[in-house]
Amino acid sequence: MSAPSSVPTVPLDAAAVGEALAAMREHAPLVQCLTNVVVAQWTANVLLAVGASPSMVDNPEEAGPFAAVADGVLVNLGTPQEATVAAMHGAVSAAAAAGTPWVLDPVGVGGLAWRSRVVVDLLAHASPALVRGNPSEILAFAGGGSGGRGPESVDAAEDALDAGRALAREHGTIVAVSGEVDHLTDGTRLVRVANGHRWLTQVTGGGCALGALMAAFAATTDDPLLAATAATATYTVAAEVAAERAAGPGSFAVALLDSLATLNPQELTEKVVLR
Ligand code: ATP
Ligand code: TZP
Ligand code: MG
Ligand code: MG
Repeated sequence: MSAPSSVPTVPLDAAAVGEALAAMREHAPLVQCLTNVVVAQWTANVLLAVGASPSMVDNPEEAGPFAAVADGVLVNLGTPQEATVAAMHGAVSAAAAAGTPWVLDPVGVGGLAWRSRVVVDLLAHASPALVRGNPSEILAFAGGGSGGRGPESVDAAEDALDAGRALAREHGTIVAVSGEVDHLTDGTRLVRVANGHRWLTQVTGGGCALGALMAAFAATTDDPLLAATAATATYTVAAEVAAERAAGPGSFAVALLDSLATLNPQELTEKVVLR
């Protein structure tokens, strides 16, 4: 499905963020993840915990047909191989034909040449509904910066904001730049989400799973900026709750799955910090 017709466009405020979580859970969207081998299980667990339905269909034969029936698609370039890239082309092409939102996480783009060309080729099919990346990836995607240290950022989110705005305008998409404060923009509007916990940076897939959540919310929320905001808010508020119960990154990861499952829309509305 693209955004279900029963889901209204709502204004961007804390109450709308809570409503978007409720709508996402009500529809339990089927999210196809073409993601990297490091984070696949963590990503599936995050989606299941929050109430969405993951499916990692990432081979060239099945990815296109599956994208035609999925509700949202994640394309994450963390560990690309020839076959998964062929699958990504099939999935993006089918998602575009079906009007299904797809999310691009350009892991390592800029610093690594082949995957940077892959991103350009994927964008020739259609623009993603959302691009989610760390600051170095967004800077590199827009043609600047050093490209980061493999999948890790060496830049701050504020420093990638202009690049994010330019990318959003150029591709008609939402750009979400992660960091201590997440910066989300459609090229005109800017939302800052100031929740989160530093242990998210010490669990592999901390950012990659957020991209999958964005695909889930984009499937059930008409306004893609609200979808990106609600996904970020859900993940980072749940992280704050989890950190209160945890002793370090290991117990935090387990507690985060628990708090994603139990976070309710009202608590989300109360705890999200939008700037
Ligand atoms: P990297 O590729 O550098 O590992 P990433 O793609 O994993 O980055 P992050 O920037 O770590 O993405 O963002 C993932 C999540 O962690 C986001 O929701 C963000 O809000 C949160 N986050 C990142 N850094 C911090 C921090 N210092 N304090 C609190 N939350 C953070
Ligand atoms: N290597 C290639 S992809 C990947 C690693 C370690 C996972 C990166 O995850 P995240 O969410 O960007 O921290
Ligand atoms: Mg990370
Ligand atoms: Mg990342």
